[in-house]
Amino acid sequence: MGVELKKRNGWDTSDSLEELSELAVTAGAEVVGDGIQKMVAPCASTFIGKGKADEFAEHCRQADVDTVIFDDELSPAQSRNLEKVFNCKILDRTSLILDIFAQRARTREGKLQIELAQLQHLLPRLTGFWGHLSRQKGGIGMRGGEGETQLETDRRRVQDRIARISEELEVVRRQRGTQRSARQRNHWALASIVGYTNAGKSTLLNTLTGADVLAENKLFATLDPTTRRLRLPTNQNVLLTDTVGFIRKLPHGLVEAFKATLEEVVQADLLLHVVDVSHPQADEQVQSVNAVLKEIGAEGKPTLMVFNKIDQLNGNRSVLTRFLERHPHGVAISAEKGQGLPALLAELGSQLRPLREFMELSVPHHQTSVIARLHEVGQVIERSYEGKAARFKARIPPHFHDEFAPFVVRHLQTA
Ligand SMILES: Nc1nc2c(ncn2[C@@H]2O[C@H](COP(=O)(O)OP(=O)(O)OP(=O)(O)O)[C@@H](O)[C@H]2O)c(=O)[nH]1
Ligand SMILES: [Mg+2]
Repeated sequence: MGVELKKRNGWDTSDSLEELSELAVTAGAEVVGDGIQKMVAPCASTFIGKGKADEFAEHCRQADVDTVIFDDELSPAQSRNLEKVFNCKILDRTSLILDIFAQRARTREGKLQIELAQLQHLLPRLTGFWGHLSRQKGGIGMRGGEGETQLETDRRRVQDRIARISEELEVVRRQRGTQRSARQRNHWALASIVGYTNAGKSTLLNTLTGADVLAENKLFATLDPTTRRLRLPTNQNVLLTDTVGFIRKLPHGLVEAFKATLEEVVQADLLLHVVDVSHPQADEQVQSVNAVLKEIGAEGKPTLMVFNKIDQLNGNRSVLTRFLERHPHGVAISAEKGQGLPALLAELGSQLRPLREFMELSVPHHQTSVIARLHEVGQVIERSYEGKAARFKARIPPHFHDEFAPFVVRHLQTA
């Protein structure tokens, strides 16, 4: 069920409802129908108007519906009142997304984060509501053994649990921080793949690095971040991270809960923003992703726009042309068919280049380990082997400058 508010801009209510259907199917539901009410402002007690609610409830009874999902976040009171009217389970977009996340979480951190978000979402809905839910077993919105046993407990115990999870998360996060600083000691550039859910982020990571992250035509296939090393044709190493996708109206609590996972994005030197250009709402999806980036504090980071799924455009390339006009450094690819990847790698190299300095070095021939090291960490552009020493023009990441300082002849202009 969606509501079309007068002042609402951006996506159509019907587009949003279509996405809600996809979310419901992803969560394991079968969608039998939908409904929209046009109104000036949502109703405080039942969200949609009481008359409309009765009318929809009658439809639902006839279709033997067991769950009604609202496309907007409902207040605890609205949920309770709607349950009385519909006499079945009422979910909102937030609890549906939380449910999908609960199904998908694999790592300890992921599970803790989602449980935290679920408990925080349920806390204000405790009174009465939980007693009702506990009578129903299974189904969407009921995932997670922990969640179910919690249904019987009181607010106090939920709060204790929230505190415990927060502490545990703190420990897991510290470990992540240690891992990250270990990686940074390698001084490789960090790039994060971001984008709307189902845009093809995991497929891109797999194609570029031979990783085997699950990629499928479902929303939120990926929850936990995966990092792989990518060696560019320029010899530069990049650590590429694939992480959870974004969606419009992403529950704020979930963004909060996933802040640690999204740290990868905040820390990155460069973002690869993957866009499914074959999607009819590609424009709105880009805006939603930018809104979430802003929320997590990753606004204004150097970003490479990656326009994916060009194999699905079927000759209708005007959308792509428009995107490329707006983003002249953007690249068009098909992650699945492997189209456009050389251009993507080249653009990656050139966007990361400012991170390295161009210099001329002279290394005595017998210092073979220095020469080997130079080829390992640097990008050698030119070499000549005259006299007693080999001469190189190379790009070297700043943190290796000390190591090569004894051999530097002069610094060159960066290209
Ligand atoms: N036709 C076509 N399909 C693609 C392309 N890239 C990805 N896909 C498909 O799009 C679907 C989603 O791909 P994923 O890589 O799982 O997308 P994701 O962005 O990681 O999605 P989430 O992890 O769910 O946020 C899969 O069915 C892929 O096979 C492409 O270039 N062309
Ligand atoms: Mg993915």
